[in-house]
Amino acid sequence: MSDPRVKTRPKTSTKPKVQRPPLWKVILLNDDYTPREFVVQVLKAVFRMNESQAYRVMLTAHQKGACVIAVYTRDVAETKAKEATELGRANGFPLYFTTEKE
Ligand code: NFA
Repeated sequence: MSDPRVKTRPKTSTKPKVQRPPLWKVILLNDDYTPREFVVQVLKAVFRMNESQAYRVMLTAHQKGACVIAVYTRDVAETKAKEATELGRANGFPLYFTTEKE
């Protein structure tokens, strides 16, 4: 097994390990006060959705209580959720976006 005449050499190549960053979901929560059209405008502005995508997401949250909007790296997800929530607050609405690790 460990024959002193057998020379071993250190491993010279390493496997490149490419790590994918974990993704975070941005979730839109329903409320009873924010106008549907305002929700659609925010989704279009912050999440770069077109009218029909934004309308579908708004309606899903309205009917089911919440809807996953998109996934991003943690920083981007948190920044967008904060920005979108702040747009609601600035206009007097309780609109709320949260994030969750995928
Ligand atoms: N439920 C709100 C309304 O009926 C619309 C809404 C949808 C609010 C999705 C927040 C999220 N005006």
